[in-house]
Amino acid sequence: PSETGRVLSIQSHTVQGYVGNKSAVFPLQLLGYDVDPINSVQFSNHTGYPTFRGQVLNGQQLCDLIEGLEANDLLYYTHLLTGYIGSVSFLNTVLEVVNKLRSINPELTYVCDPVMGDEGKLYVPLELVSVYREKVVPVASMLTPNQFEAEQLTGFRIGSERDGREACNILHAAGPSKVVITSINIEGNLLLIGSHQKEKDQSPEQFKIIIPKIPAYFTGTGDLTTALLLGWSNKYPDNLDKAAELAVSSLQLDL
Ligand code: PLP
Ligand code: PXL
Repeated sequence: PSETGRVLSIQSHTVQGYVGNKSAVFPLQLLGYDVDPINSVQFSNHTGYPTFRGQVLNGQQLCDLIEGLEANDLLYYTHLLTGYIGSVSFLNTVLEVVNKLRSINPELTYVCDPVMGDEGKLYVPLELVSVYREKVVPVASMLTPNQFEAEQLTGFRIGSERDGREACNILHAAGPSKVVITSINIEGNLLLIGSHQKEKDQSPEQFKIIIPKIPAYFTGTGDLTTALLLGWSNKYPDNLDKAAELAVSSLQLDL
């Protein structure tokens, strides 16, 4: 087993292309992590194409896999990573998985990308928003929403860097000690805002990274960003700014 950490990653699998686990597993392995992927769906390709085919795992099937691991004492993880989740029942089962993993390792870090939508549009069922807000955010250790998702979770409109910092404060109050808003669109650039509340009731340490926007549309970059933030922030637990710099520079190197 790796000294770095053991990650359970519950995300999508696509045969073609890189989103979900296809974006997360290999980069985390390169950073030295043991990564156990559970594929929440297996699709031919990502859902941005005109059509896709494949299978969706339901909550009961996720439970089965977890019970299989548990029966062999294989449920010790240092990190849980979740991304796109398509239904309330699956998200509720993920919450049970969080509890189960924490009963085995109380120090478990849960890194949650609350994937709900982008650019003003939801791409998950509306009922998911309140489940994320009321049940998932409170148990997450690190949260990586984009601008739209941070707005959905806080009910607070983000129009500036200052608003982004305020949204992080609201999210800290709800649970996670680390929050990274991975992209705020401001004047043609992407702004990343990170925030680490080291002690409860203390104001968080915050920073921003300005990322030049590449004029093209990418899919799976958010999934890669969250995986790299997990990987680097675990290596630099008190330097979220450094972890975010490293994550962003790996993303840009790939392009
Ligand atoms: N592309 C690059 C190069 C980035 O660094 C980031 C965020 O850090 C993103 C895209 C954001 O991706 P998304 O908007 O899918 O969260
Ligand atoms: O990158 C998010 C994502 C995850 N999973 C599936 C997707 C997408 C984006 O299109 O289609 C199946």
